[in-house]
Amino acid sequence: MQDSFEKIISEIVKTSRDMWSKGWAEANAGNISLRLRPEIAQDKTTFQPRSDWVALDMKFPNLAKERFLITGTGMYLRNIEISPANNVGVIELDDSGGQYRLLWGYESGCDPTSELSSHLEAQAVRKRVTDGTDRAVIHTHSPNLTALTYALDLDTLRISKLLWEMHTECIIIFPEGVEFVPWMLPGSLELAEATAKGLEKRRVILWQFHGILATGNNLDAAFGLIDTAEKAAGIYLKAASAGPISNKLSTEQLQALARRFALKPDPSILNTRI
Ligand code: 2HA
Ligand code: ZN
Repeated sequence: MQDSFEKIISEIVKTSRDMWSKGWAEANAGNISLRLRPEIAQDKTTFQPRSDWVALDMKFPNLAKERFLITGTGMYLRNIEISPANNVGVIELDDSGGQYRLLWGYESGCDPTSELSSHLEAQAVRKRVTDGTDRAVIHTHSPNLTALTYALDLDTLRISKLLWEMHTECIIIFPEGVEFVPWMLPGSLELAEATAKGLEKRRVILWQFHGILATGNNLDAAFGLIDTAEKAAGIYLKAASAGPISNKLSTEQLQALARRFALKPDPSILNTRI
């Protein structure tokens, strides 16, 4: 099907409905951004300046003139399907990447997500490291992954190895692992910067006591990363609640998966013992 703004809207409707249905998006939890392709972003009938320029916390030179579909602050993901234009907006960045203005949506009067800094920093890094392929960022409050950050002492190597060991699919879906970021204030520049640093190498970032952020070339790809990591975290919790975990994928089995699927898993994760 030809890409169109209507199709993009139907994708964000489905993604946000699925996030709600999976129990990842209580109240106004979670936010989504998508960097629009030029053929969609340049539609002058749909997109017209609807606000003054607003200064961003920092400049994003490699996002200059880019246009993003992005959820609104305080809005409930479960309501996007009722009214996309009330809950989601399209913003564009100026020539310097230091200001944004509204082009469509936010008809409820809201602003972009409170995690705008994390989304734009994530978009900027992933655009650079993927040569423009990555366009989607999803943040959400996935309960199993979040529960693990309370139950266990984690770091990047430990959470990555644990998820690989608890579900055969994980090393295939994220051979680079999952980056762990200790608790920081939601919406803060500090959290955005720690997240962006992790995204230089990885596509999934676990925020301690909060949730998860993932990137991909489209919403399905980012959603699939979260879904897989969240499922493995759930399998761990189920297995642990049934008694001490006596079996898990061995390093040799993980290496066999890497050979079978021609993966290059992060060796420091493979060599980690938990
Ligand atoms: O949108 O999830 O992290 C609300 C949040 C903040
Ligand atoms: Zn959040």
